[in-house]
Amino acid sequence: NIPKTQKAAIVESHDAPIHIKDDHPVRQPEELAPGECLIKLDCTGVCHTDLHARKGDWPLPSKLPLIGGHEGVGKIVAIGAHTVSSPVNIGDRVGIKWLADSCLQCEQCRKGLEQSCAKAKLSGYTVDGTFSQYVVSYVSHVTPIPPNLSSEEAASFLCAGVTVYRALKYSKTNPGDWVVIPGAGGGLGHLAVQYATNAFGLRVVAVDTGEEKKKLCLELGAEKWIDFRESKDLVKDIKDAAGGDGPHAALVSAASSSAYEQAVDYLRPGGSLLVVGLPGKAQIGAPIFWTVVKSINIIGSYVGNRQDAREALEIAALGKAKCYLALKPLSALSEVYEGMEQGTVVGRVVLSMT
Ligand code: 8ID
Ligand code: ZN
Repeated sequence: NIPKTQKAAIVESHDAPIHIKDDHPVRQPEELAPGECLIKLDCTGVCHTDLHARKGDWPLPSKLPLIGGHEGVGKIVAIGAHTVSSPVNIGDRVGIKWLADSCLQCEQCRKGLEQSCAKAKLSGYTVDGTFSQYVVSYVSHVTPIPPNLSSEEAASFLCAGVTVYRALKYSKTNPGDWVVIPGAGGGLGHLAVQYATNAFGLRVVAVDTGEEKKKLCLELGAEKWIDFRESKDLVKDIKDAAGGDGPHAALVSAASSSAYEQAVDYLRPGGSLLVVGLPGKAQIGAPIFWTVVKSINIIGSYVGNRQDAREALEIAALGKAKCYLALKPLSALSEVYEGMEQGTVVGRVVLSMT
């Protein structure tokens, strides 16, 4: 009993309003290629990346018309005929992440850097994503969801969670080190605060703006808070907050280039700048002299591979990271984007599809 049509939020062009359709076709089981699966979604998170896709402000073109969304959770209702050795079955509850599919054969895939596969398919960007009731995804890349997490709780770990988990995992920090998180009150940032404290044993300086984000970050385990709009000297404030010498790492999860500008100045020598937030066509603008003399590591970190996604979810299932979320209907998508643009979304918005 798979319906022929569904509700879906469609970006027809980068400046037209989002079109919520009731009669978008559902790909039927007999239309699935080998390796594809059809998933009936319970819910999906809204990531700032979806807003970049909606606006078309990245140097990488998206498909159009486009159904955005890449933090979906739902049940597999069909698998393409002639699929060989599927790791998942009909009835399994799985997640759809940004990396929908990759070739699994190239050097990047063999090394576990499948995010950078030249043939990668991106959910809600180069293939239709999860802002719909049904989505077609790929058996080799969907992520099994631990049974003790609800779909709503799990959704944002498929992008926000796995991304910050991986960035911290390769941050060259040790337990007890300080990490500063500009963007700490947003979707990625508030999960980064928790992974940093509860999984990696780091001490957190949270940087963002507004009372609500301050309260959330401190509740989630940040030791220090700095409001970037109120600080008169951000470099000094961040250094002071991190014991005087500055943090050992900066995980920049803000969607603004200004959040990167002073990182090399406030980082401790030997420190790591984790480049995560993706403002449009911006440059990092790090001073070469101090990058060299302070031996700064600049590390670009792009979502995570299949194993990172499982690890990020396992840690969430242990209760060590929880998504602070507001549940809304699909029809709220445009206003969610407006809030994100204005910086008023605290934590994450998750859209219910049921
Ligand atoms: O793989 C990746 N690297 C990856 C994965 C997923 C998302 C990268 N991203 C990118 C998104 O495309 C986006 O550019 O990370 C960025 C943040 O995504 P998000 O967490 O989903 O966005 P949000 O919920 O809007 O949170 C952003 C926060 O940044 C704060 C805002 O107040 C908000 O709370 N912020 C901004 I904008 N400028 C700031 C600044 N200068 C700042 N915080 C501190 N200093
Ligand atoms: Zn995302």
